[in-house]
Amino acid sequence: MHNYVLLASENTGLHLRARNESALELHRRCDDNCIWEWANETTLSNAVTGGTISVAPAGTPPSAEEAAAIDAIFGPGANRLVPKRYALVDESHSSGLPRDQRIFAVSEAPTRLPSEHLAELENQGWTVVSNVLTPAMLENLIANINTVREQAADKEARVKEAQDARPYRSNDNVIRPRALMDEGESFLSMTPAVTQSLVNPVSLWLIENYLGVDSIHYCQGPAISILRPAEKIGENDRVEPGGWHSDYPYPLTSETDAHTGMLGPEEFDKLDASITPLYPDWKKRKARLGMQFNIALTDFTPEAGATQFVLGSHEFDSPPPTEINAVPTVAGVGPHKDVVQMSYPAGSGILYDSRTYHRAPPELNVSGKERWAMLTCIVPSFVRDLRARDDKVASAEAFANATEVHAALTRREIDDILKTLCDDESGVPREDIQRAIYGEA
Ligand SMILES: O=C(O)CCC(=O)C(=O)O
Repeated sequence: MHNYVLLASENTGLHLRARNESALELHRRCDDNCIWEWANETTLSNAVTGGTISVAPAGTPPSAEEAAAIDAIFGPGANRLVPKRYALVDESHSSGLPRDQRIFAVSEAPTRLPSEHLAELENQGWTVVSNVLTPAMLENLIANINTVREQAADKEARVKEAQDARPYRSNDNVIRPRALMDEGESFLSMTPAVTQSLVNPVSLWLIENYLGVDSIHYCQGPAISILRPAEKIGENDRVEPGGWHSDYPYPLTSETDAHTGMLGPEEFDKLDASITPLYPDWKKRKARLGMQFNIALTDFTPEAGATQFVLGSHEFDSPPPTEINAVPTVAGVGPHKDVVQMSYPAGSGILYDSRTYHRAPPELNVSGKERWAMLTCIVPSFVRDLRARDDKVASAEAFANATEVHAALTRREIDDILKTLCDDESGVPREDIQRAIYGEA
């Protein structure tokens, strides 16, 4: 396994890329040429060209007092989010780079090359990307989520009580901390770790390349989902049929086209109007119009109730058929003969084509522990998002006011979150949010 790293320029957040063995450049997105590996304490070698660069530590880590101040703002462990910095000291290599962009923050990259992930997506419609959240990011995000839960313990107890009074149903037995928070609050405004994971430059490169577009946006604010352990007893210890679906924007099941059923047909008409000019037959599932990126905050294993999939079903002509939702799911049996679960550790995410049939299995979390995830949905910017149903606008507005989070992010990260999450109904970054972050200029 490789310990690959990314190098982001301190001033801009753009990533160091080896154009060839002797020339360096800076990029917003990370393909293989942006991937580096330590050869020794002062030398990094490029994963594609094999060319090396020499670096020296730059700056000092936060003092104990500074670390405590960072934790006080962003929550426990946040000081460990501050990256180590290195200056490029090799003049021959530095010459192509602006003088003020030769200090780099080092961060963990996935352990496999971006091109390997893209090849997997092309071949099978899914891939697991590691290190989307580092251990430090996980610790800090989990601490923030726990704070929200502690503050709303009574409300959570009522949610659990209602769930315990009914049988297992897919998408139930789940705690959604967003629902425990006050209006106007968002994890995006609590810690920079959320934005950093949403605009991971390798994942964005993969998503844009798989979808074949250069402009993508999130459908909703990131959804933290906590699958409770399966501990029901008595008559509720049984599983209701159902839960199999394809993700937005595709028809949900063969019975239901819209993911926005509760909003009435107008919302689906708006979605349709956004896609039809380019893809009149989009409901037939031929065009690539969406991806789901579900990032594990705790280990995903079959025993912990990892998501069930029918892998390869992104190539099927129709959404999940009636039969698959007619009887309780038993993997390997009858309409569920091809059902599998994927294992991947906390911090990794499964990135899959939204057409893929899948289901959350609350009855399978026999680990005795909660299974935590951050669920995200991404579509080309021309595809209408889920703002009418979910919390995208509220998340963007909370982010707009989070000045301390802005200061902890790079310019590239802010630009990408503006474009992917703080955009308006036509997919353009909102000017008022840009002004709130960057001022009038
Ligand atoms: O929580 C899960 O296992 C599945 C989530 C899901 O159905 C989705 O992201 O669409």
